[in-house]
Amino acid sequence: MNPIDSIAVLTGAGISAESGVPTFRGPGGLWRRYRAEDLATPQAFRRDPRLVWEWYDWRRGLIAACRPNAAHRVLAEMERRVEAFTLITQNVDGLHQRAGSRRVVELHGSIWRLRCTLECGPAWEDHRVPLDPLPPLCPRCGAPARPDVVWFGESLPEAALEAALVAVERCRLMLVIGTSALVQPAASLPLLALRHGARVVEINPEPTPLSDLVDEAIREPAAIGLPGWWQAWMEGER
Ligand code: BJW
Ligand code: ZN
Repeated sequence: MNPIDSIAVLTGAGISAESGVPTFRGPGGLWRRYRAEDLATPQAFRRDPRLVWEWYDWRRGLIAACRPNAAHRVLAEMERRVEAFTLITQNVDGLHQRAGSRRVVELHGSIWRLRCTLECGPAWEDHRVPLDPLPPLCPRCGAPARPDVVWFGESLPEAALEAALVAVERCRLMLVIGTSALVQPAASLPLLALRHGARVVEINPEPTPLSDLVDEAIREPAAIGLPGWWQAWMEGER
């Protein structure tokens, strides 16, 4: 196997920006209009589950109206072409899957899955837009359901984090696309790759805390920078 055929990718909200999905930080970001503490913590959900669900229901509608962009599509193609390839995402929007990616390591869960607040069984998919009632109820026990996403102060799903760590430690090349690299533990994955000797390439129109540490920072939007990088990489491979 060509050693460079071992690629790990970490994506964040910026990869879906050109699809029309709002990011969290930066101009137009969700945290400019809403306080994270009021909406994306277990405390907020306990205090006012309906308010939190209204926010998620609104975002589900917004995302449902968006389409994957060229960057999502390139990653789906990379999965088909590159021998050892792992796509790790912090996004909950499901756009990677809609672009054709089969194996996606979802570090922060999915906005399209719900789970029982009483944890009576596994999470389930629910793509209805809008949801009704709010909060939606667990089909097994009738308790309120919650979005199967990771809020601040909650642990990441163990299997996903483990899969991400293994892929990052093994990869020869890591692409970091559209993340502010502020939220832990995801933000540490590129540092781990560097420590293990991988080449790390960042694609982001803005500088991040990673920019000075990586081997290459491509300051372009993902839907331009990633197809450009992929084409050059394929030409180099031939
Ligand atoms: C473009 C673009 C274009 C724009 N193309 N790019 C260690 C140190 C300090 C704190 C902590 C720590 N360990 C844990 C913490 C606490 C906390 C944390 O990290 N806080 C920091 C903010 C300080 N972490 C946690 O609580 C995590 N849990 C955990 O660690 O458990 C163990 C533990 C518990 C308690 C104490 C200690 C340990 C859980 C984090 C869960 C994050 N959840 C959210 C919400 C998910 C559900 C939902 O969507 O509603 O996940 S918050 C939000 O941020 C979301 C994202 O996945 C995540 C990351 O954001 P992302 O993707 O980077 O987006 P943005 O908006 O920040 O950036 C967009 C970027 O795109 C920008 O750079 C733009 O320039 C760029 N861009 N257009 C390419 N066209
Ligand atoms: Zn239940």
